[in-house]
Parts: sequence; C-alpha cells; structure tokens
Amino acid sequence: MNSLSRRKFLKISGATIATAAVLASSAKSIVNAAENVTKKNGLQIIPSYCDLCFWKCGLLAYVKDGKLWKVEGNPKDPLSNGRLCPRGTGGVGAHYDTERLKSPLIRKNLRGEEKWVEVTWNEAFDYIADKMNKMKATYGPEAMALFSHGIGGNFIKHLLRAFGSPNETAPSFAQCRGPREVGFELTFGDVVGSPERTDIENAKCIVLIGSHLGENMHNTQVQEFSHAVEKGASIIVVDPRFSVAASKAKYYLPIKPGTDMALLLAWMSVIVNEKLYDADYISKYGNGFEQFAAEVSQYTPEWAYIETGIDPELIRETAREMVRYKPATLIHPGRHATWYGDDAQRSRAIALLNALMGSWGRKGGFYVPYSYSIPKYPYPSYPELMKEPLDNPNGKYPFATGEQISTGIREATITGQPYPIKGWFIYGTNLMQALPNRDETIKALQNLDLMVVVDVIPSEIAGWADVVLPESVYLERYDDLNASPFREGFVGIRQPAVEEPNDQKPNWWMAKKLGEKLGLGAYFPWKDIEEYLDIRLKLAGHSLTEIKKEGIIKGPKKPIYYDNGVEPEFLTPSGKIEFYSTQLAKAGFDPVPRYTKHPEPPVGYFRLLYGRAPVHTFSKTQSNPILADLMSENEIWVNADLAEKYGMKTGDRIKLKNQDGVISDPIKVRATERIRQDCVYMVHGFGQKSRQLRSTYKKGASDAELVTKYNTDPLMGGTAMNVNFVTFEMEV
Ligand SMILES: Nc1nc2c(c(=O)[nH]1)N[C@H]1C(S)=C(S)[C@@H](COP(=O)(O)OP(=O)(O)OC[C@H]3O[C@@H](n4cnc5c(=O)[nH]c(N)nc54)[C@H](O)[C@@H]3O)O[C@H]1N2
Ligand SMILES: Nc1nc2c(c(=O)[nH]1)N[C@H]1C(S)=C(S)[C@@H](COP(=O)(O)OP(=O)(O)OC[C@H]3O[C@@H](n4cnc5c(=O)[nH]c(N)nc54)[C@H](O)[C@@H]3O)O[C@H]1N2
Ligand code: SF4
Ligand SMILES: [Mo]
Repeated sequence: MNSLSRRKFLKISGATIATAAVLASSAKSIVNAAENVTKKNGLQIIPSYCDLCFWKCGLLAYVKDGKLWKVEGNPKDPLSNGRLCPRGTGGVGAHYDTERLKSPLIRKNLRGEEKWVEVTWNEAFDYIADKMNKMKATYGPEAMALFSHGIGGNFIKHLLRAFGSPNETAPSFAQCRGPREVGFELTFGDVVGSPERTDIENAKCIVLIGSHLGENMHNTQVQEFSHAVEKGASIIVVDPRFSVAASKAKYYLPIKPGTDMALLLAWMSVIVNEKLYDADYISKYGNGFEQFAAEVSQYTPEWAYIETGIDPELIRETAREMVRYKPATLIHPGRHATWYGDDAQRSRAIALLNALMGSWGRKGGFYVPYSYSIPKYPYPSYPELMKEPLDNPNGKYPFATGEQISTGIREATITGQPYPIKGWFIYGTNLMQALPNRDETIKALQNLDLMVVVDVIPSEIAGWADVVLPESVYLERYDDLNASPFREGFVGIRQPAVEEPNDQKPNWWMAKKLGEKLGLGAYFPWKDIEEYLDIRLKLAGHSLTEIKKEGIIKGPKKPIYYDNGVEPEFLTPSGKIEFYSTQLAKAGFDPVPRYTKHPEPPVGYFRLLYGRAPVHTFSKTQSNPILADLMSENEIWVNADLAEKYGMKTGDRIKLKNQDGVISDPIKVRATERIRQDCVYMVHGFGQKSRQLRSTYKKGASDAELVTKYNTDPLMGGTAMNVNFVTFEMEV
C-alpha cells in the first residue's frame, strides 16, 4: 500500500475503533464461551469471517469483559492477509446497531404500509408454513421463489429445494458480474469467478476499464493493487471519472461513457495489425484467429477517436504499453459489468484482448484457482422437480447460465407466465435498491400471497413483507463453510463471537424450524449447525474443533500457472480459446465482437453513473453507526464547468430528474474537474426510504430509484443500468 492510502487506511481504522469502544459500553452482549478461543491479555480472540460484503475475509473478533470490542484481519487468512478493509473494520457496528430488528413481525395493514405486530417465532413459522402449504396445494411448490445474496442464504436455498421449488436467484449475478462470466466462458471455456482469479499482485501492467479499485474495496484486490503500484506496475485507467485508481495511473483515458467497445476493438486492431500479440500462445491454444484478425483489423484508432474522444496516438501508445509487459499484462475483467446491454460481448472483447497478451493461465494475468474440496452434507435426495425454472422461458437468452435471472422471476410474478409465482422468500438482498425499475418490483410483489424477508434491520424491502424474520448478525452466528476458489485451496469458518442482544436467530435455525413445520424434517437431520459442520469437516478428514482454533484450514500449495505445470484446459466447443465463436454465430450473434452505438443523453441531460464508496457496501451498511459516522449521505459529482453554467456550487442541494420524470431526494452537489461533462456520478445505496430505519431515511439520493430504464443483454439476460439520463432540479 502506498503511503497516502496507508495513512488514509490508518485514519479510518482509528476512528472506527474509538467509536466502537464508546458503543461497546452502552450495549448488551454476552460472550460465547467457546472452548477453543485463544486467550491473550485477558481477551478472547475468536476467528471467523467477515460479512460486511461478500468477499468473506478471515477475521479475529476481540471480546473483552463480555463485550465485542473490535475485529481485525486474521493473519492466517489468505483473503485478508491480516487486514480488513474499512467496512470490515467497522463490522462491530452491525452488532451494536440500535435500529436492528428485534423480534419476528407480521404485517398488520396493507403491504408496504410498514405497520407490524410482534409475534413469536412459532407464530411466524405457523403463518409462513400455512401459506406455503396452501400455495403448494393450489399452484405447486414452484410458486415459491427465493431471492438471496451471500453464503447466509445456503440453508434457505436447501429448504426451498426440499420444498420442491427450482426458482432461486441472486441480484448479484444478472445485475452484476453475470455478463462478464458469460463473455469469458464463451472465450476461454471458464469463468473469472469470485474472488476473481486476477493475478494483480504479479501484474506488470494493469488496465482498469471502469473497475474502480480503491473505491471498490474488495480487500485482496486492493491490497494486491497497492503492492503492484509500489512495485512500479504500469497502470492504465479508462473511466469517464478520475477515480482513485486513476490517480495511480501512468495513463488515464477519460472515455466517453458507453464507448468502451470501440476502444477495445481499436486496441486489438493495433495489436493485430502490428503483429504484437503472443504468437506462440495463440498458435498453441487459439482457434479462429484468422477470422478474428480479419474482422478487428478494420477498427482504426482514428475511427475509435470519434466514438470515444480518446486521441488515436494515445490509443496506439497504450496498446504498445500493454504489449511491452505481456504476458504479465492484466486487462482487468471488472466485476459490475451490467452497463449498456452489450455487456457479455464487451466482456468477451476484454477476454480476447487478454488472449492476445497470452495472460490467461500466466503469471501476472489470470491464475488457475483451487477450491478446498469439502464434501456436501449427505442429505436425502431432493424431490423430483415437476417444472423447470422460469427465469428464462424458452431459452430466450441462449447463453444464460445456471444462475437464474432475477428480473425473469420478477416478470413471471407479474404475468403469471409460464406459471404463477405466488411467494417470495427474500434473504439478505434489498430488492428495492438492487433491481432496476422499482415500479416493476412493486407491481410484482403486490401479486404475491406470501412475502417473507429475512434481514437484520428494518430495510426498505422488509417494509413490503408480510413476515419479517430478524437475523443474528454475522458475529453472532455460524454459517456454512467458506471454500472460495483462490491461489490455494482453503476452508474458513464463521462462528459466533457474541450472543444476539434480543430475539434474533441465525438462518440455519430458521430453515430447520420452518422445514420441520412444513413436514420436511428429514432434510434437516442434524441437531444443530455445529453437528452439520462437524460432519462435513470429518468427511474431509478434519473436525469442527480443529477449524475453530485458527478459523482456517489451508490446502497444499499447487502450481497455478501454465508455465509451472498446470495443464491448459479450455472447455469450449473447439477445446481452445475461441477467437471466433461458432456457438455465437450459430445462435445468430456476432462471432467476433462488434461496436454498437448507444444512445446519447438529450440536450440538458447527463448520463447517470454510479459506483462504490470505500466505507459502504451497497445499501447494507448505511445504518451501521460506525460507518455512518464516516459517510452518512452521498453526493452528485458534476463537472465544475457544468456546475458553474447551472449556477451550482459544491454543497448546494439539488434534486435529479430522470428521462421518465422520476425525481430524486435532495442530494449535495460536488463540483469537480474529475468528471466529464456528459455524465454525473453518485455512490449507490443511499436515499433509502424505510420509515422504520430513521438513520438512513432519505439521506442522500438513490441511483436505483432513477434507474427506471434498463437494457437486457440479449446473450444472457443481464440488466444494464448505465442507460439513464438525468437533469438538475434546482428548487429543493
Ligand atoms: N466499498 C465497496 N466495495 C465494493 C462493493 C461495495 O458495495 N462497496 N461492492 C462490490 C461489488 S459486488 C462489485 S460488483 C464491485 C463493483 O465495482 P467495479 O466492478 O469496480 O464497478 P464498475 O461498474 O466498474 O464501477 C464504476 C466505475 O465505472 C466507471 N464507469 C461508469 N460508466 C463507465 C463507462 O461507460 N466506461 C468506463 N470505462 N467506465 C465507466 C465509473 O465512473 C466508476 O468509476 O465492487 C465491489 N466492491
Ligand atoms: N442501481 C443499482 N443497482 C445495483 C447496483 C448498483 O450499483 N446500482 N449494484 C448491483 C450489484 S453489483 C450487486 S452485487 C447487487 C447487490 O444487491 P444486494 O445484495 O441486494 O445488496 P444490498 O442492497 O446491500 O442488500 C443487502 C440486504 O441484506 C441485509 N443484510 C445485511 N446483513 C444481513 C445479514 O446478516 N442477514 C440477513 N438476512 N440480511 C442482511 C441488508 O440490510 C440489506 O437489506 O445490486 C446490484 N444492483
Ligand atoms: S472486503 Fe472488506 S467488507 Fe468485504 S469481507 Fe473483506 S473486510 Fe469484509
Ligand atoms: Mo456486485
């Protein structure tokens, strides 16, 4: 980490710990007297893994005098390397949040009116089981769908499958990295995955297209990026906004939003026409290179200049810069890829540019990851599915993957086609912020006979539920084992460090109890989760007692590059890297990516862009008292000249109105040179509208509310959301 970001990091961590100590003295908590905790200076130090986002960094929870004191990175954990990101460090705030849900609730009035009665867990489960059984009898079990995000959803997924429903989805796919995975799989026969298999640590040249590392705080990547910068890696950043990453870059390309495909094609044409690619690698592993080369060679930097606004010489120079360091040149695949609607093809173009560098499977490019193999729990087999999932009827999106399309399930809930959806079980996802076009979500949920939300706070989505189930936060519960793919196989455990302050319960307990009410007890044969985890670990030759001590069990180090012994394998139809894709051609799509021009904002309107802030995760951390202290609302970035033209200055409050007339809550202006004039930018997750959650109510504005329009990726059903335009409303 360079000195600037290290100072910032320390500043943030220091503030966090001080606030935590103050909070600790006022809240109730009881120490879990686990036998295996390490004792040091009278402290209990309990290893677990973080849930402030879904990266799952290993942590150590410090409990002092019965109170949760702080969390730090677990030095044994390969993802955190002993250090959490600012959000993770603020994790204790989730436990001490005074606005948490305290007991199960059943809706009293109309859906969405946020009027509740407190009930016992037994009453809540009776209510849910009764509705689910009636639904099964009338429509079949597939009428119940699950939306979830994160590992905490595993036991509820199991419950829904045992119930007989195939409909299970996460907005972290078709609203996030879905198109990227499809683009890479079409090219290399494998996905990038999560955590990304990017060898940032060893890259000598890193190209970031949008991906805003440093604001996007995925811990391991940010640490590796800092190391690479320290080691002098050449950084090329392509972003309409001068991001934190751009401030580390040798080349910053302030691209016109929506034109990245033109830049990618021009880069590839320079590399192909000047024969700068890794010819050996391509002749060994490539397929259809001639057709590909013939197609891309037409896209000159001069042509791309008109689209992107980037100087042709700069395009040539950056192409040669990438070539200079190949194969240790990593064109980062990004993560949140749902931008304009041709996203799987743009991701494929990124994959192809990497293929020209020979970076897939090579040091400093993309390594070959390993997952620690822990056998599944030996459950009885699930009931036979009577119907197919309905997210993608008739294979409308031919390259959709096994991960279902959330908006597909939403649409079926509205239309009742191809069959009715009458129940939504929602675990750990705020669909009000995560799905585009909120009106469609509300329309769908008004059609339901049952809507259950499992959350830790009275979130916006909980406000619409019939039954709200309060969950223990991650520092109070066990979850399933984490065996993420990484440089080395490992397995991590989440275990409780403190007890719940009220009547909150963990997801596994909810799934088991509700399963028993539904007559599905045979699918929950374990006594409790400790028994479940112990059985799984014993099947792999370990035990719960063993893993509780350090929180991590590591597998052997194995080679991770083609050059040191990994046998290359491409699970494509040709068994090679598909420069020309026959599967795409057969399905009527471009076998080699082509440029699509995207509509530009009308006069007086600006493209709405959005992204991440280092101290928050989506819409899930805004009520966390520690993180709210660091950032309690978002701002709208407006180009300084533009702001002047409109008579706005930093700190003014304005509203934004989108192309469909939707008006946002008031948001502070940040007039800055760091953004182009044709777009504006805000951090996602703010402008929440849950009246129960006072600390977040209308703090800042919501990008999601303004995302009424979206384009659907014709290959795989991803929903592109960078296609909305806003104008300024000065009267607040
Ligand atoms: N702190 C924090 N970190 C997070 C998360 C979080 O919530 N908080 N969420 C995690 C998750 S799940 C995800 S998916 C990732 C998302 O993080 P990334 O994958 O890095 O997301 P992007 O969409 O690339 O990020 C937005 C950036 O793209 C730029 N941009 C917008 N439009 C264009 C365009 O047309 N062309 C180009 N070249 N750039 C453009 C924006 O200016 C902004 O800098 O972050 C992860 N990390
Ligand atoms: N407009 C717009 N839409 C987007 C994005 C964007 O940037 N802009 N980003 C997209 C991306 S990249 C992604 S990955 C998705 C993310 O979408 P989501 O995963 O839906 O993210 P959140 O909005 O943070 O919703 C998380 C919910 O989980 C709850 N929660 C927190 N902790 C717990 C817990 O321990 N247990 C339970 N049961 N619940 C908990 C929170 O209170 C919150 O209601 O959104 C996508 N949609
Ligand atoms: S990246 Fe940060 S918030 Fe996410 S799991 Fe790691 S420490 Fe926690
Ligand atoms: Mo995401």
